[in-house]
Amino acid sequence: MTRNGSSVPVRLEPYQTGYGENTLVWVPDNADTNSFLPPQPPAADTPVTVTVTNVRINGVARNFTYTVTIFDPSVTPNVTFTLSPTSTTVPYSGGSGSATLQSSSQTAIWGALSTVPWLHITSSVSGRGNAPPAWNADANTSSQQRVGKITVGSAQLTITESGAPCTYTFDQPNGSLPYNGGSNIFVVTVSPASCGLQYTYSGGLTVNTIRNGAAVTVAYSAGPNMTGAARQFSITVAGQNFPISQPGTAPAPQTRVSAVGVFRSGFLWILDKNGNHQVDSPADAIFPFGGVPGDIPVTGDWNGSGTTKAGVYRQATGQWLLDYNGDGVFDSGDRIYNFGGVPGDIPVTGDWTGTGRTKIGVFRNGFFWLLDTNGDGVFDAGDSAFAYGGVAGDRPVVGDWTGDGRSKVGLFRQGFLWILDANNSHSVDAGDTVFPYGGLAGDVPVVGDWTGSGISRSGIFRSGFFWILDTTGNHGIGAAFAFGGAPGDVPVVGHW
Ligand SMILES: [Ca+2]
Ligand SMILES: [Ca+2]
Ligand SMILES: [Ca+2]
Ligand SMILES: [Ca+2]
Repeated sequence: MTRNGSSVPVRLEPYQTGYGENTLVWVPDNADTNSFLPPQPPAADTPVTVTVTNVRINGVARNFTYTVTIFDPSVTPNVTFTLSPTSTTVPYSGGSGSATLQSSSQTAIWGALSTVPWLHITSSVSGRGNAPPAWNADANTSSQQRVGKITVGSAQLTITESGAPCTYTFDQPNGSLPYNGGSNIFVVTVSPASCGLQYTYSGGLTVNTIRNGAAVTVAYSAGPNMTGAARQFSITVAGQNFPISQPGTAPAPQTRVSAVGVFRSGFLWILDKNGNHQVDSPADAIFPFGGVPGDIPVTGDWNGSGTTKAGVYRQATGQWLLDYNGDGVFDSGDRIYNFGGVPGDIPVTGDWTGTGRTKIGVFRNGFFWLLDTNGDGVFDAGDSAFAYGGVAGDRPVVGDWTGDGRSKVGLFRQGFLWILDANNSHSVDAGDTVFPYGGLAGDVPVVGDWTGSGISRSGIFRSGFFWILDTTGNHGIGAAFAFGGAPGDVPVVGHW
């Protein structure tokens, strides 16, 4: 091969039979002969004279000369493309559209490309001449606006997709604070999770938020209401008002008599709702909740509505499944918390701060209490951890031993001795209450407000069916009856 009269080395590809015509393949000198990479494209169209000599045809040697032009196929000189429109918008839910492509050449090949994965070309991605490229945009699951392009050569169609609107869902319609000051929380679920959360609040409140992905726990507190009348606060989250009321005086004592129940066969709740110590249907509440082997029943007024609801603590995972909305079914209105999870952790529940809502906790290693004091379902800086107990076999009991509205801890020791942290000091001291109640092997301690006095009293669940209750607080047998009796029945107590 010669170029402008000078010899150009070429590499002859091995001749192979069986592939189309008998073809002589050569590669010009600017290719790496050890590679199968294509030759470097020329800077401009390059004419080359090719001379093939000593071609033997019927035994006669002949020479051939011809001219080839080496060109870059991706360059289409003097061809222009125009896309219209050059920009458009699409809502966050996605959509489709089309454009008009005009080419100055009806023979030059064009290729259409999308610059982002969420924007798809639904028409031909290459062709010749004019064409109507069509596209489709996926829904945007983020709150952030995003931009993609469809390109044909240097022509561009810019597509701007809106961000999804932010929505804010409260887990409760309104809040409350105790008349003598205190704190409470609500949870705002933010969607999409990329949305920010801005809030304002009325004077007199202290507000803090803790964000965990899409869930924002809003903690609010206020001092005692000295006005003598009920007052209102509000927190406004992204324009939505969350009203908070604080009464001006101590609420009238609520009579909430505890009734008994059993958790049977690891899933079935049988609750003596009408308090007659017999199983009646439909007067009583009988429903399944839980059911994974090892589930431990837990009870509490999770949402502060005034009634006790079911729940289970799943030992293997440390997971709490709470029937938050109290409908006896595990559904979207309920809560799943992860709290505890160390093998041997015993779940405990109580209204540790007197907000009217029951919170969770665990009793670990026979002496260590971890309480979700701030009620957000996770163990964090707002919570309590302390030692109370420590004699082998100590079992936790929880109750409002003094009637001040707050649950306190206690121990059932060696199967008969009650040690109750009456002064809520988190240590065993002279301010505590100690007495014997029970004492037969297998006695299970139960705690309830048997008379609606506001004070929690002791009880014993004996032999799997027999209840002995200290209804008067003198540590005697105030009431005794049978309820339950199937093997494995676990006693539960609440204001059902
Ligand atoms: Ca009943
Ligand atoms: Ca439920
Ligand atoms: Ca917590
Ligand atoms: Ca104490």
